[in-house]
Amino acid sequence: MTDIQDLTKLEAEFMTAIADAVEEASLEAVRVAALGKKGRVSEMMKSLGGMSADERQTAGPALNSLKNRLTEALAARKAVLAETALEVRLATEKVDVTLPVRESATEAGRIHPLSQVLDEIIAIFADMGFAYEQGPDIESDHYNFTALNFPESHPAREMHDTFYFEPKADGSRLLLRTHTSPVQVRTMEKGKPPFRFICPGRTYRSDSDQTHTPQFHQIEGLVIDETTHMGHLKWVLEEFLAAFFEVEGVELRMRPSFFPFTEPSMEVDVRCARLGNEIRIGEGDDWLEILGCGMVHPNVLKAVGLDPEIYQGFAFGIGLDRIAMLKYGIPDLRAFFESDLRWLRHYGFSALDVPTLAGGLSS
Ligand code: 2NL
Repeated sequence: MTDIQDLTKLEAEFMTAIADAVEEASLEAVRVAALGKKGRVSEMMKSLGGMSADERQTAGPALNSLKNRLTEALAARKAVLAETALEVRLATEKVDVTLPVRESATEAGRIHPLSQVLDEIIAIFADMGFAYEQGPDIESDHYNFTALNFPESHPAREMHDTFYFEPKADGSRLLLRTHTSPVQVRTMEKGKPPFRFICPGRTYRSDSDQTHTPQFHQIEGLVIDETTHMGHLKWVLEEFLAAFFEVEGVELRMRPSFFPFTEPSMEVDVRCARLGNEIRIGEGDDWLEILGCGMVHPNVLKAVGLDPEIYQGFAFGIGLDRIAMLKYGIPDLRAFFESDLRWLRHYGFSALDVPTLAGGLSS
């Protein structure tokens, strides 16, 4: 019944079908038609039982080897198809990294101007080798005042309109830090000179009007080494202000001032031009007060265990909110803290626009 010629013809038929299959599904259909439960080869194998012993002796091995060859051919073709499918995907599914970002991705949220300005400042100082230090918002009297050379019951303490917590059993009171200087004290205590770092962060004073909010932001910087002097201070400030305001250079004016933690102490003005509401930094005939600074007071060095006969250095403090307003023309300080999304959409920055000195601070 099954002669060898029939088998040869059948094999040729299936082999052609296997070679012609261009996708896994059609190859699978060929497999089912040949070797599936009701496939042609399977049906023929079932019929072996009804054959004479002689017939079975030739048909059995012939069918078996046909089955093996088909199985092998199916597997080989399957591997080729899988390989081709992968190659097609690799060739067509290219990721074009130069495509513009989808609108929905850029508008997912905005970076608050204060965060933007903070990132800009960190990038500028990092370039000059300054580390970035942080500390707690809730402080002790020691770190906020005493270690910074504020005498006990001195009017300088009232200058700061401090928010105090309820007194503890021993009479001491925790407080919300009035400046970021305690971070500098803590950083000096736990490390060894030379020091070169900035510490930006939230600060608190009981003060509220057009230009003051009870919570605001400061950034302070500190450099301590054996020969650090006021020339270094002036250079660092000039570099910082020119980079921050994205101008070629700035001219500074230093006026004597007073802070308990520096001696001498100075207010720094930067040359500017006022054109109506606009302020241009680095040109013109006007001056704009921009920050306070000085040489670290010997008593502050002593308070953190440094010998003022060996070590000296400078410190400065800048109001982050104010310079953010200046740089980006934001008229009202209080808007920073109101979380008005319309305001944030107008004054905020793209999350994808990360400030770097190489890539541009606010491109
Ligand atoms: C300002 C003035 C200033 C400092 C902050 C400082 C910190 C230590 C020692 C000495 Cl640990 N000084 N900080 C120095 C001078 C001025 O801030 O007007 N800030 C808004």
